[in-house]
Amino acid sequence: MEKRTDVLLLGTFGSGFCIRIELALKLKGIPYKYDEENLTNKSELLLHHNPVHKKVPALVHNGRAIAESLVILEYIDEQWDHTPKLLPEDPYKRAKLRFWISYFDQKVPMSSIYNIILSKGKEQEEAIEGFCELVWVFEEGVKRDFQAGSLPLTVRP
Ligand SMILES: N[C@@H](CCC(=O)N[C@@H](CS)C(=O)NCC(=O)O)C(=O)O
Repeated sequence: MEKRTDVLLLGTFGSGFCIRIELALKLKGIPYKYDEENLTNKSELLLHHNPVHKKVPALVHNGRAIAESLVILEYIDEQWDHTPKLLPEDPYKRAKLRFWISYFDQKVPMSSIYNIILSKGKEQEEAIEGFCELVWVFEEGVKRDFQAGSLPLTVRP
């Protein structure tokens, strides 16, 4: 069992990129320490551990850092090779999953939510419509490819 201090997550509140790392660590039962970053005044620790992008999340395992949430997720799955596995064993299913992860990160960015919040009237209606369409494609695709039951969020009938 890892000591709690061996795994440190640098994150920030409400970030989907950071939440996915916390979910993975919790699903795998990996103890970790969490440091909340102030993105308007980034810590020396974050700049040191993610000098390229200077973003959260960054995961520091036994003093060595990994950045980029999807890279971190794969690292967690490989480093702690016990169930539950995050990625399917079957290469085709893995590829399909990576496709939908990539779709989600490219097509459903936080900026589309800000567009909804910050717009009004017709512009807002169009922003909501566009966002629902993207989420609907994602939801239907994941259901089709993984034959899962209904996902909790059903945007369209
Ligand atoms: N592609 C990155 C995106 C990470 C990201 O955008 N993090 C945001 C917080 S949600 C951040 O650190 N922003 C600070 C900045 O852009 O300076 C990942 O998947 O980890």
